[in-house]
Amino acid sequence: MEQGSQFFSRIPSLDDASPTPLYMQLQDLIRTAIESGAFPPRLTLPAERDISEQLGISRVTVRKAISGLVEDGLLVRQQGSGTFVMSRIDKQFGKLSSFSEDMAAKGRMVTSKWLGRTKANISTEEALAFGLSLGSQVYRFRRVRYADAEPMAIEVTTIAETALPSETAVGASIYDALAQQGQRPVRAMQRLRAVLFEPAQAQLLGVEPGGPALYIERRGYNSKGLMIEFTKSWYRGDAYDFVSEISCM
Ligand code: 16G
Repeated sequence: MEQGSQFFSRIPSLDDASPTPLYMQLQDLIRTAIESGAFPPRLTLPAERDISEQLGISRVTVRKAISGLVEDGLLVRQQGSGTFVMSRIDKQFGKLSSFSEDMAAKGRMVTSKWLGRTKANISTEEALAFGLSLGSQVYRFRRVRYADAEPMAIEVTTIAETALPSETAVGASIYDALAQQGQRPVRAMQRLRAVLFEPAQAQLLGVEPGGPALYIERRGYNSKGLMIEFTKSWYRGDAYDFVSEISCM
């Protein structure tokens, strides 16, 4: 079924006579349709103009209804591609996988926007993390990671100088580039904490400043036990569930 007709077959009209404000009626109907599965993850909503014309309500009303659902994390507004139903991603927290592998496993297309790709002098924080002396050099990569066209995470990665021939050796995937050098991490330590997106980060991801983020630090070690990777990731808290299997010791 065409997406607009799927929307309007479920929400054909609103009730003018009801004491419930129109934006709230629209919100409730969309929410129920999402929660019942009638509007599946990634369904694109018709344009605000089309909803307003079809239902005979103002665009301000439509926008107000949609904004509330975006704030609740049920809908995602994407510049250029419209508004669609949020799909949450289960991420195995105990698995040493890469973003590219995680997304490929979900059938999503991975792209990244480069914010930086350099070789530089190690910072104090990196020197402490790697146990290297100040004056060493490292590779630094800063990226916004996308699943299909949807921005999912910001990642700032530092790689030990010994693990790569040059910064341009990294294309779509840092783990692929490391694997080619026989340096892919085989063990990692991770720390996760809940934080709020700073305004600049929120802008990069197209989310509200102060929205929920999962901050993850990963220290990755190669098969010889040397630390290769230090990555700080900010994953969208409204898009991810972290899943792990637990058992009795
Ligand atoms: C994941 C890793 C990150 C790693 C990146 C490599 C977590 C929390 N972080 O995002 O440490 O650097 O994948 O991805 O899983 P890539 O090979 O696609 O560049």
